Amino acid sequence: ARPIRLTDYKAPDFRVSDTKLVFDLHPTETKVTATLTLERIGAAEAPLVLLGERLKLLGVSLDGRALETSDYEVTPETLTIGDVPDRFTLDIAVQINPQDNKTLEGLYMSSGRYCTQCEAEGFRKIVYFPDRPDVLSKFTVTVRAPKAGFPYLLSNGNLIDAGEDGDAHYAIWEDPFFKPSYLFALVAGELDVLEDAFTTASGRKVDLKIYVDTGMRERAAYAMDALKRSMRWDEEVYGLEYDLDLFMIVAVRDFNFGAMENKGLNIFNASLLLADPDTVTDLDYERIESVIAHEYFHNWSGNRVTCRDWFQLCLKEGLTVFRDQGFSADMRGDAVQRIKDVKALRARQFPEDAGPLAHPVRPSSYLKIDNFYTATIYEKGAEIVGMLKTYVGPEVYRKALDHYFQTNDGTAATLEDFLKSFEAVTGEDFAPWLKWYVQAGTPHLSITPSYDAETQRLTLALAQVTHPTPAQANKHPVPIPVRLGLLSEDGAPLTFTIDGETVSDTLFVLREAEAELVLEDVAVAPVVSALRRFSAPVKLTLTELDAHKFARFRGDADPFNRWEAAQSLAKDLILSATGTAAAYAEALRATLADDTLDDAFKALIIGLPTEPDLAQILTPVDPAYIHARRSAFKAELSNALFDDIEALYERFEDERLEAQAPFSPDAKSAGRRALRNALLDLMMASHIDADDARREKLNWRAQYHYQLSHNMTDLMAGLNAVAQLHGEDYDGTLEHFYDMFKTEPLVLDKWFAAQAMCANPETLNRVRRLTQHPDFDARVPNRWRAVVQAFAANNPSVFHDVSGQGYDFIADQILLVDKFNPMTAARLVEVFGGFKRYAEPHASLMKAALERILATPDLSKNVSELAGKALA
Ligand code: HT7
Ligand code: ZN
Repeated sequence: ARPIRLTDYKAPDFRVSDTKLVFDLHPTETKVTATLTLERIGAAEAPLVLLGERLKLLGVSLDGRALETSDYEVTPETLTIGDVPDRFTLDIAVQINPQDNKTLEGLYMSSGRYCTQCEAEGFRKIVYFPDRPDVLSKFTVTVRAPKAGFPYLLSNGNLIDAGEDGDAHYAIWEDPFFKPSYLFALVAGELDVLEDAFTTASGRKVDLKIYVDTGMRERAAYAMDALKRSMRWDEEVYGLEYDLDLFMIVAVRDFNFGAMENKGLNIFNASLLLADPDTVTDLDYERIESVIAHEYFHNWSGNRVTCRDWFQLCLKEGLTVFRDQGFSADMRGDAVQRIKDVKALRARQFPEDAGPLAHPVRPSSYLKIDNFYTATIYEKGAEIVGMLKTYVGPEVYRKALDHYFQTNDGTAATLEDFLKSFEAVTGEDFAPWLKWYVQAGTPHLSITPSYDAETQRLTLALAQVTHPTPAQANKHPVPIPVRLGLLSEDGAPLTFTIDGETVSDTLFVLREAEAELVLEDVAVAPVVSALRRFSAPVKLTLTELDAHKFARFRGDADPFNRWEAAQSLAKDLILSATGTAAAYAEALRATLADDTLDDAFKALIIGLPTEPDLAQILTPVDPAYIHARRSAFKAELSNALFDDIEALYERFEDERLEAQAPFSPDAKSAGRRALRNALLDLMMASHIDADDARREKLNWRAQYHYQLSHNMTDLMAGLNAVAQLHGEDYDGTLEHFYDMFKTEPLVLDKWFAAQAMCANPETLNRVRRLTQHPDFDARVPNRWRAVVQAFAANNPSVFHDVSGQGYDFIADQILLVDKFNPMTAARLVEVFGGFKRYAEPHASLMKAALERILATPDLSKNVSELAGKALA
């Protein structure tokens, strides 16, 4: 297959000013008629080329005249009409089969309902169209279906007419905003609706409707609340108001992704919308809040200003992630949010950037754009916006964003347009920042301090290097904003002088490969706290003593760096084989006793670096060694702190049992639960080499925690504690859980995932058995991901079993799902991505699994693109 290249971009030859669609819905024979008003804007002789896939063409008319088959050419991907006037109307009729569409792209059926997913290139599975983001059109949509079974007929915009026609009925929707086809949506079926309203800052009333499965209306209340908070936040923080009179969200069971920002009609994976204390955890609440915000914020960053082409995907995704992170930080606390965002970036984006699938935030070519909805586009894209904001400061950032939205409203823009807005408001050249978008790989930043006590001067030597990545051998320096401060060895903040000003914190931008920064009036030999709040997405090597890391762990004024120091120490101690937990335990004890810190922060600092975190720094990667060392270190820490953590846990337990207050998902209450559950988890780690009395105690604690839970957060923590012990109670507890929730698909997903993630060698057989379970269905992405993805991505010690059986199992699953849902199958290929970094026999076994995948006949473009790159 021929790759699509950014350098081949050509503006469209035709504008589609108006698009009228009529859907006659039928499970296997849906008829779609499109009436397009077209106008030539390109070369005079250019033919009209429309894109379409898996469509049965019923007829085409040009200005009312039915065309002969000799007037046009149809290929599996296009419909071309050679000879067309400069302005004309085209009527196209096609037939499609939503029931058979298991790709979950285009129009498909989920739980007896019709729904659509058009981003990125799904609209072409609905009707022939210039399905590209720079063709913006005004859509009017008629949806017709039988009244029985399909009471709700929804599409984008405002409902302008509805009526009955015998056993059928119809609804006509008009979207007054020009939009690309990827933002089109349609939903039809039986639904429950939760209604509310929002009055915008300028006083307009917007009706809010969230549609869910019948009987689930109450579970949409949290999403509704999050939606209203998002709408208010976007007004207050970005000055952006909602623009239609109606905003709808529909939750569906079968979905390839988290959610989709279709204009006025967002479609959500039900797992990211439905919430109540008995069925979802605090982490789910948090995620729902942020995804609701993310999709809503797209109304401006994505819909009002869209992307010229899919290479600019991060223009909308990076910016919108940055916006949703800002919202979550305001809702839940900046430090905790920043730590979580950086953890996510390091867990997924750093390995991507360091392996064969590395690509720039603005890639230069692709086979399937679906493969580029990656952590790099989303998370690194968000980091770039964050660096720009750090660099220009919050006020100028707001001015630049105002400028961006005002000057690009209603258009399909590029990353250059985004940077132009920063140039417009600062008068500065932002071209150097474009390198962050076009250059793959994580920059390595090194900082070497040297202190001269006599002159009280601290000199910092800074250097950056980015290693070669596939197809990009030579790298250039990028602008790296480095926020830094100083503290004394006993943890007190130290002031210093820079540019004639005395400060306790400064921002330095490293623009070249190397630079020197001099800080004056530094009273004592300092501890350097660099890259505060993680001011740039780089890998930092700071030359410092362990004592300095401990000083930062105990008292860095920047909470991010406090957590970072703890993580860095833990990584060193775990991997050094001889490292002991004693000093670390003391610092953690002091942190847990610090009343100025909030519970959510303490919960985070208790969490040790994960096995994949450790795999990033050990070469070659030896998964069994990492697992053994981490478990041993955690056990040592647990033993060293056991009495303290048990006492603290008990205090919280008493408090919990006494509390009469109903469950609240607010950040403070969630932080309390997170801390108590983190303490439980740490206590459980002492089961390694425990004597009978300790083992019995742990069993009892785990069971007690599980059985006395009054919400899903605690119940899952109890179940995971039982799983960690993997004793006789494990199967019985799983059975109990299953019996309680067998009619709740979203909770059953948790039950499947908890088993798949249990770090016990027996899990591999269990996971195989789970794929034979009557409730398992590989065609339902949520269920498949709960078992297969959870296992491959979150159970490293078992996935990387030295037998290679974990690899075989995952390769089989990729091939199985690729037959009907290539987009979902391809996402799993990344678990083999870094195989070259692994020790033998892992590297060879992973390679063999990739080769087997690639050699399979009829592989989709999606899987073959990623498997091919992973092997290269
Ligand atoms: N913009 C949305 C992306 C999306 C998607 C992409 C490919 C295939 C299916 C998809 N569903 C949704 C989601 C977002 O980032 O907001
Ligand atoms: Zn998005």
